[in-house]
Amino acid sequence: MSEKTVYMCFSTDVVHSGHITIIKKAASLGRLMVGILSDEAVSSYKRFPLLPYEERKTLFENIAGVSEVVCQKELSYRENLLRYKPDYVVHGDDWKESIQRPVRDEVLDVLGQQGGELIEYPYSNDKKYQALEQRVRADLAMPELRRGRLKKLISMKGLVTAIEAHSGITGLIAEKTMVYQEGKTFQFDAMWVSSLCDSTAKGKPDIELVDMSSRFRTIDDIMEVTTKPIIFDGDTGGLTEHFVYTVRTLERMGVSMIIVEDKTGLKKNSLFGTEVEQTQDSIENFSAKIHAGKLAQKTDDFMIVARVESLILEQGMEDALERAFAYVAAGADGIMIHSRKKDPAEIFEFVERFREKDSASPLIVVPTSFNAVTEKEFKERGVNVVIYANQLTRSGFPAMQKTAERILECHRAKEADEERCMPIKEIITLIPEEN
Ligand code: SPV
Ligand code: MG
Repeated sequence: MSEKTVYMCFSTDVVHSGHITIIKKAASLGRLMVGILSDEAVSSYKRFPLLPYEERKTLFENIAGVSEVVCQKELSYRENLLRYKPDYVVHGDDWKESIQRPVRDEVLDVLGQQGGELIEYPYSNDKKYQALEQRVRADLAMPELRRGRLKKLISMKGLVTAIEAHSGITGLIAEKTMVYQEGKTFQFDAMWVSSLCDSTAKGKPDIELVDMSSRFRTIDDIMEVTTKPIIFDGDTGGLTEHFVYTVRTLERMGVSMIIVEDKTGLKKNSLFGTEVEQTQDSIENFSAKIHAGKLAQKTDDFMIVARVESLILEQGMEDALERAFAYVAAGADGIMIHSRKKDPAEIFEFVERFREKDSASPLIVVPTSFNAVTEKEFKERGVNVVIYANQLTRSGFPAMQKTAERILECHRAKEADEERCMPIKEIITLIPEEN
């Protein structure tokens, strides 16, 4: 009788005795092949891996009972099950009740077609292991580990996504929201601390009125409960003499990137375009600001991105490109190109022409107006960061407004409660006991 084959998949970067126990059990069933989840899959399903794929692979290759280690590119087992046709798949029984439920269903389906069997062992929920994972997450939240992660994610994934956060709770939504689709999980990679949304949350206009101390306080609130990297909307950056201090503070806090726009004087929100008076800075001044910022930063991790406002201010494509290349020459780590047109044509043209001369510098877009373009299309065209800059604010506050109206209309809260409100129990579970 030929030996049975067994397949398991691991995403972990911290091996503990719980893993060893299940590996021993699996190996007693036959020849054990272990699939190691790719870095991209781990970071979209769980958190950024502490150890890269190659190191996690080596780790498992050296565990007794493991005969072979292969790559599992996605959370879905389908590809590897079809390729290696194991007799058994072994897993802890915890995945019945998690985001992995559809993955399990698919495993059962594929194994059913191939005559394989799923064997589940009770999941070891030992407090020690939970504490270990909490410790890892706490480490990921620390400035030294958080700051450099955005750069790593950009180089690992090619395109990263960020969503706006303006408070601890919106930070938690950005941190934890995850969906499962076609064998993959999706999460936002980073958070955008928008000047518009930070100001709006404080009931103030987006005109650099909310001062830096207050903006830093918002970052702190978000950082206290999250681990994902932060991109800070630095508005104009203010005076160069002030900007250098902002850079140092953000860097020290563990922020990964500041984006500063090439406007001067009283800044207004870009989505007003030319309907309000806005002045673009000169290339020389703005380049000097970027250069001074780069000299001020202390680590290689931190990124200063120049935001070109030429299309917003209707100065034309040539001006946008000229500025972008000048800012990169002055030291900018990337370019954000903004537009308020629904049609993405001018953004696409900019990206194409920029990429003809510069294939490396990260390009960032904020598709508030040109919202029909998918992340896939942006990636194919050479964009590296897509920022969803205000959608939580634009959906959250109108919901509150409607609830307030409903209470006024009914002269009691019953209707609003039943129609619109999350149960108190559920809202409490949004906040983890231990972050
Ligand atoms: C913000 O979110 O504050 C931005 C992007 O700067 S935009 O509002 O489109 O100018
Ligand atoms: Mg802004």
